[in-house]
Amino acid sequence: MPVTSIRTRRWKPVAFAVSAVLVGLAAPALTATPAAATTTAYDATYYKNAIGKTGTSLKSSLHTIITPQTKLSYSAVWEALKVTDQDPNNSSNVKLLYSGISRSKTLNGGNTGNWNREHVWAQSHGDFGTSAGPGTDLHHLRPEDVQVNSIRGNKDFDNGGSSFTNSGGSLTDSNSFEPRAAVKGDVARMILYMAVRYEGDDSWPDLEPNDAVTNGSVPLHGRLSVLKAWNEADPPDAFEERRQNLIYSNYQGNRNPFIDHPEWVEAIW
Ligand SMILES: [Ca+2]
Ligand SMILES: [Ca+2]
Ligand SMILES: [Ca+2]
Repeated sequence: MPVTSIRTRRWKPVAFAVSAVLVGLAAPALTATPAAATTTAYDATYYKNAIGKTGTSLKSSLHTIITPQTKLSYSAVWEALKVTDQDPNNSSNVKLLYSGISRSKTLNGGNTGNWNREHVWAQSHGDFGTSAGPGTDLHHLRPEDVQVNSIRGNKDFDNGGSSFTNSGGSLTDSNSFEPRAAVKGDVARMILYMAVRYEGDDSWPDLEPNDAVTNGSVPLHGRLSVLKAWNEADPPDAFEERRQNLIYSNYQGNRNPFIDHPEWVEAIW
């Protein structure tokens, strides 16, 4: 009797171990989701206090993590964008966000044919201006053709609309703007970074996403349901990750959590 008892005890852990391995092998197929859970080199360090959390707890933890940052002047943003948004195929040029055009770095300015500093979270949604803060935060600033920037204006993001000059596949209608497919996810992750970074506990408004396209000057940006779909349709690529790493290492010292963990969008919203 005692011998049998010991043998049973010995075998139980082995059986559990085999079972765990089988479950581990089967899991990816069973839990296939659009934005699969990812692991990054920063999980054990930068994101240590956020790992394992969801919902408001995750958002709050990420806010604490990404808030410490070096703030740039608006004039310093020109030079930074020449580095972060360099065309991978031509080091003399920047790649324009919505139009996809490759344009000389030296053509920055405010005239027709120039590129300027597009605030993806429209500046007027919270009226934060261009002093060091959300108005100069590289995580949502991108080079864009002056006229395309003007066409986007302060519109919320949504699907639908018509093409326009230099649209590059982006569309617009009377109340919203749809970026070209290759940057839809970038736009979503930039907007949601802003929502987590700016929570109204400093001198800036609490920026939040909502599902409207008529936000005007309130510190809200839409449409959340569409941004969530775009995050899944256009996962981070090498350009977006390079940009993130340059902002982290060379300029601001903080990261956009949704580029490292796209699945955190669904975990929070
Ligand atoms: Ca619309
Ligand atoms: Ca993209
Ligand atoms: Ca917020």
